[in-house]
Amino acid sequence: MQAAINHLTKAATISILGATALYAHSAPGIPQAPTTIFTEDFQNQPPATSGTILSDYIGATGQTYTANPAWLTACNGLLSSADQPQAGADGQTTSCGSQEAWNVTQQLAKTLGAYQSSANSDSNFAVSAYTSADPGANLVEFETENTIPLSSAKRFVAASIDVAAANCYRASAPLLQFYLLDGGIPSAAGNQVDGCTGSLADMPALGAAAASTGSQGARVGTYRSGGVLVEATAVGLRITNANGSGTGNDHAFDNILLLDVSPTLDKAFNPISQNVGGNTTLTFTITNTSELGQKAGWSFTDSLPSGLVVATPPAISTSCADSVVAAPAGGSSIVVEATLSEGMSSCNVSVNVTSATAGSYTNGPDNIVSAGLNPPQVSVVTFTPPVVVNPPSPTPVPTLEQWGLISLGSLLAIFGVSRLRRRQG
Ligand SMILES: [Ca+2]
Ligand SMILES: [Ca+2]
Repeated sequence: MQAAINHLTKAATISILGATALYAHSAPGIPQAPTTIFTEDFQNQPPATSGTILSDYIGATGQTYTANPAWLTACNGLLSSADQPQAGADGQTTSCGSQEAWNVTQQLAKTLGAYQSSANSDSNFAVSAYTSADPGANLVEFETENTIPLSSAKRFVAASIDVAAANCYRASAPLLQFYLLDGGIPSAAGNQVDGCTGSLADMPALGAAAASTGSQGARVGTYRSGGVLVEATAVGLRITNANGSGTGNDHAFDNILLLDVSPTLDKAFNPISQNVGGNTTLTFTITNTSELGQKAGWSFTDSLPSGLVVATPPAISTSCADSVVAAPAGGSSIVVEATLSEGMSSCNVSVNVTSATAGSYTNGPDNIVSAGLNPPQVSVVTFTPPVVVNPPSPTPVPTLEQWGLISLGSLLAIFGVSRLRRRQG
């Protein structure tokens, strides 16, 4: 199943960038920000550096990039910025076929800079993809040459890119497709990105390029894929372009991100104390990351601590999409595979469990084997022996000793009375 591509607002993008530490555990159901695991803004070179091509650029982490040769020629693959010489004498005007085309790539780089931050938009580098010739369809426009490490195997990863496109009002759009490289195997991430669906932005005149304003302005936006479950411990990124035409398809890209968007698993017992033989409901909460992208196919097995078993009936309940829950009555494990749909903050799976033996049962991360989920915190349930109800206390009966004292008293009383009668007689 493919995750949907979302066109994000700038504010949403900034919230994604405000990532916190991995496994930041909050209350179940409260989404945490994704973790940025890779970022490339093409700024790892001095301002106004001129004539650099994508395949020669080295990122701040040492990352390098490749592309099909068609995307490294004909006004493609140039690291463009508005503060470079407008004449494009370092090969850009030759590559683009005209100074005007080179200057439009500079306008687009500036537009992307202004889109992310109003400061220093002239010095923003972006990668040109202005297609002064037909590149051919579905070729690689951008690809990482080195894999990016993940915190572990089986993580959900999403990709994000900023695209600015010119001439959308009169010519064809760039049609980008993300692929995550999982053990070198490309796995499509989200649907096709139409680079002409962003917001309109005015482009002031620059060199030989006229101003483009209003409905004829650039289209600029951030495009993010849903999460893809990556099996390997490292991941690569490939971006292809389905539009093989050079008529239109006039764009530049910047700010490529990879995000760890793995949901978090929590579990809780209710009640946390129960009589032996009674039921408690074990609820699993799967909480999405705050971009709320689709996460399909996560799974976990909870191996219950010894003495704790699935109740009869199990009373299985789930709000997750595409849920498959295996929790047979009397069984000692609960197996779940399901999906968080696009826009879903969290979902729940609950199963009744019981115990025939008094004691406290700890069910924590060590009981869980999962794919695509941050592990849960520890939860504890206590089963207590049945309460013994004592019979009501009877009215006290005098003991034999007490009877003896009573008899002695009676004798003394009789004796005393007879002595008194003798004195009086
Ligand atoms: Ca940049
Ligand atoms: Ca073109």
